[in-house]
Amino acid sequence: MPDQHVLYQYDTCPFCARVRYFLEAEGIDIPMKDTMRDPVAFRELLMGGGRATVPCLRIEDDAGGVRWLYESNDIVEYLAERRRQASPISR
Ligand SMILES: N[C@@H](CCC(=O)N[C@@H](CS)C(=O)NCC(=O)O)C(=O)O
Repeated sequence: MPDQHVLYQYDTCPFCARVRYFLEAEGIDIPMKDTMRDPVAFRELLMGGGRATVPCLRIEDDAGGVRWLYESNDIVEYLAERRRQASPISR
């Protein structure tokens, strides 16, 4: 199974908006969790990633390893690189 992704974000965060804009422009469909409205998601991010900062992309590989990628620029670059490699960006 390919890597699985979840974007932790919230509506009024401009850095999150940038990532969401990129996803929309590229037609990439990734599930999102709103850390402002969903306290479970907030806790997942804090406990898993170590920081409450958004946006953060949770990446789970096919062996079950999990990586938490912070920084909007790095998230966009990661997804763009996957696109360049024609890797499927799966949910
Ligand atoms: N350099 C970061 C900035 C992210 C950032 O400042 N996010 C704010 C929301 S707009 C945040 O989560 N602040 C709360 C915190 O860091 O705990 C990026 O580009 O992703």
